[in-house]
Amino acid sequence: MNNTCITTVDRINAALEKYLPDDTRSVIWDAMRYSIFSGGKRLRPQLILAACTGLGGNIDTAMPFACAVEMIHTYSLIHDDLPAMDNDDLRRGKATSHIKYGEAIAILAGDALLNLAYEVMGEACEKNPKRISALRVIARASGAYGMVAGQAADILWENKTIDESALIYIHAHKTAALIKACLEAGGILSEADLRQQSDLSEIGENLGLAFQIRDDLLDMTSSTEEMGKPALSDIKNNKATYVSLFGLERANKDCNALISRALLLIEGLRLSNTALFQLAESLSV
Ligand code: GRG
Repeated sequence: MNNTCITTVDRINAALEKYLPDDTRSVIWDAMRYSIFSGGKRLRPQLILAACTGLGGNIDTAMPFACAVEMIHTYSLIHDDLPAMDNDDLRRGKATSHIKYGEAIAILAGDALLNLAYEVMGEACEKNPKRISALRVIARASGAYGMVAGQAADILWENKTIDESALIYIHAHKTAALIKACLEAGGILSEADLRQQSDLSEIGENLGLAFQIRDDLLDMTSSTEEMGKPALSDIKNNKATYVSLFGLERANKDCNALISRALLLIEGLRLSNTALFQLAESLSV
């Protein structure tokens, strides 16, 4: 008997292999694979799958959207690391895309991942047009209403004295929007009712904001080796963070309060498995 335990992350990686096969057609595909398979935690795809399957949906229905979100997330990391943005040379413990391939190829690899994400979701929607709402939610959260707006605000506020509302705007858009969209897309793909959708949105918002506070905390308290990316990068880039604005103690407290609220809502959903609860719990500090 084969006792190998196939985890959800293994299944996500296998599906990503299908969309980005190792037949190295060109340097662009090589660069796309380099970043996609560089050891990310796969948090966002796991959230889509957990929300969808917990509400009775099929994992195979959600998988293309889970992979697409990881492609969008990876493109955003490649571009975020570029000299024009954070100018980082280490990501996921490896040289960043522009260090390995040069700036032009890194930009194009990010562009190509973004486009592949929409091709993959489009193909899934051709099979069942009801899924188009999941695509729309992800698209809105990734672009100028969400992550791109947050990234722009983050850059524009560099070297300035930021206030609480601007910081929350940046966190809600740059980081939380895509995480929230994962929960919402999982709900849509499981054909959740309106009440469940509203709870999923609130869970996503809470987890997304908690995730960014946790990232700010890790940037201050963990080593480069532990994180696989440069420590104290926010200080280097003169970026205000939740920790610089409110201090370590309040950052810890607020992060855990957001997670507790999410956990309460998850319990209320009476999901058929514990995946979402466990993922949310794993984000506490
Ligand atoms: C370039 C449009 C554009 C957006 C960039 C994602 C992002 C927006 C910036 C990254 C900067 C940053 C550190 C944001 C904090 C939250 C975050 C996205 C952390 C990285 O996500 P993880 O920890 O990464 O899930 P892995 O490597 O595990 O996938």
